[in-house]
Amino acid sequence: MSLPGKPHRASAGRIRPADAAGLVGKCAAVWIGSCRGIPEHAALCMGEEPVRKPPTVSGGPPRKPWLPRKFFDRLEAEHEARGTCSATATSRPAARGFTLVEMLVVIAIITILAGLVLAGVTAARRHAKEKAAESTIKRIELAATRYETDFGDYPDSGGMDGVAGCENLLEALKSTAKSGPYIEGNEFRETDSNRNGRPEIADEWGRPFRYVHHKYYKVAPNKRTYRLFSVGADGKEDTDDDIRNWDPRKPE
Ligand SMILES: [Ca+2]
Ligand SMILES: [Ca+2]
Repeated sequence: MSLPGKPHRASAGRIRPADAAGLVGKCAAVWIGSCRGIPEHAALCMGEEPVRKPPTVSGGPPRKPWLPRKFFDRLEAEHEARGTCSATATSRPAARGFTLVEMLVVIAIITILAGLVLAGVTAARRHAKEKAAESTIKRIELAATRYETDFGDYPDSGGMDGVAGCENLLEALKSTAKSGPYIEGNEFRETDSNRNGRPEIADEWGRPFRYVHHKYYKVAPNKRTYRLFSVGADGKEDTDDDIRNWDPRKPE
């Protein structure tokens, strides 16, 4: 391709990478913004930057790296490929398509990022539910304490079955004896009465809280207490995600 304007000085020698970067930047600015045609474009790219002689170290060869002439050959070939620059400011070079490998890399990155975001959201939701379950346990404890103040002991769970215990607990806290009821009618979400026809207080996962009076397990003498817990996200008892009203690492 023969370009009008100033002579193609770069073809006479080599140019430093820093100068070349400046030229490419100018080319892009002219092309995308105020491009008025190949001649001006080419002149700016090819002719207006000084081509400096390589600095030399005394007694040694010219410093490297220097950009070879083929850089300008390539730049010129790109101009050819872009075609004629129109007079409008919206002219732009034809976009190069993505290769399959680039697309796959982008998809893989997006997939990984989406996975990280999803994991973060899931963990945050779980944490929020655990905090809510802790809060529910505290409110049940307050009601149970009021019951204990009236009756001298906590509601009897009837055995070690925590679900049946929770049925008994809910019934006792709804009792109208003495200063009851000890909870408001809709204060706690209840499970469906799918066992014994008697509902339990539901945890944040919709499962019954477990309640066991201390007389069914060993505690320190003269200590009145109870175990109240949610089985947590995994739905299984005695696992790390259980939310309890006691610390299993300490004696009860
Ligand atoms: Ca039931
Ligand atoms: Ca669990």
